[in-house]
Amino acid sequence: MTETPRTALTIAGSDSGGGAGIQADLRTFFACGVHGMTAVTAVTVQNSLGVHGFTEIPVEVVTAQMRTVASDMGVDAAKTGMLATAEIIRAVAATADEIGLGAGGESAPLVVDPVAASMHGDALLREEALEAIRTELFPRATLVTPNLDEVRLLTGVEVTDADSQRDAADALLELGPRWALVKGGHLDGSPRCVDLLSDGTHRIELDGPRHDTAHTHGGGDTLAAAVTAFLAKGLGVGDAVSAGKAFIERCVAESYPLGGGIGPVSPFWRLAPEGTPGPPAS
Ligand code: PXL
Repeated sequence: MTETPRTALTIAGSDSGGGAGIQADLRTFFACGVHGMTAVTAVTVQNSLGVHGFTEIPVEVVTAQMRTVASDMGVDAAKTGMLATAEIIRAVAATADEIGLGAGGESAPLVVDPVAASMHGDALLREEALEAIRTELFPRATLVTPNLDEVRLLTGVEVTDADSQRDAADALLELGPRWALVKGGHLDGSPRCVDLLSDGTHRIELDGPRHDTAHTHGGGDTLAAAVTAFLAKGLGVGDAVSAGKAFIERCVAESYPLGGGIGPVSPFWRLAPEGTPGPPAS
C-alpha cells in the first residue's frame, strides 16, 4: 500500500478521439501524479478531422458525479472544460458552492477553462451559454484560462500585442475571477509565447519558446489540467501556472500526428523520458 495521492476533478466533455477534453485531463492528471476524477458533461463524436456532434449528459447526472466523488474521495482542486449548455453551467456553479470548490465554496481551487469551440471551429457550447460562463462561473473561479478566441467572445477584446493582452486580463478580471491567464501562444508571427498571468495587483509574464506544429489538439485542456494538478499538490497560483507552462511546452514539442487532421499534444515524455518502450506504432 502507498500513500493516497492528491485528487483533481475535471468537469468536462468526452473526446472520442482521446486527445482533448476529459481524456486529455485524465492523462495529464496521471502524468502529473494526482488521482483524476471526472464529472462528464457531454459526449462528443469526433476524430482528428473535426467534431461531428455532441450530446449533453442530463444535468442531474453531472451534479451527482460531482457530489458523489467529493463526499467520499475529496477534491483537492477542480477544473471545468466543455460545459455545453447554460443549464449545465448554472448547475455546476451551484454544486461547486455546495461541495466547496472555488471562490464561492470553502477550500479547493477551481480552474475555469471556458471552452467554446474546437480547433476546427466546431461549437462545443450552445450560444446562449456564454453569458452563464460570464455571470455564474467566472465569479467563482480561482483562475480562468481562455484562449484568444474565447477572450474575444467573453470580453470583446481582440488581443494582438502586449498592450491588448493586458487589457484582456483586466477585462477578464472584471468578470470576477481571482486570477486570469491570457495565453499568447496564438499571436501570429511571434517566435516566443508570452503568457500574462494577473490578479489585478501582480502581473506575471511567462515567457517560453513557441513551437511550430500543426498538432496542438488538447493543448488548452492539457495546460489547464496541469495547472489544476499542481494546485491540487498545494502550489500557489503563480507557481502552478509556471509549472503548467513548462509541462505544456514539452507536450507541444512532443505532439504527434494521428489520423488525417490535427494530432494531440502529448504528455508521454513525463512517463517515459527515454522514449516509450515497445515496438514502434507502425
Ligand atoms: O480543446 C477543447 C476541447 C475541450 N473538450 C472537448 C473537446 C475539445 C476540443 O475539441 O472536444 C470535449
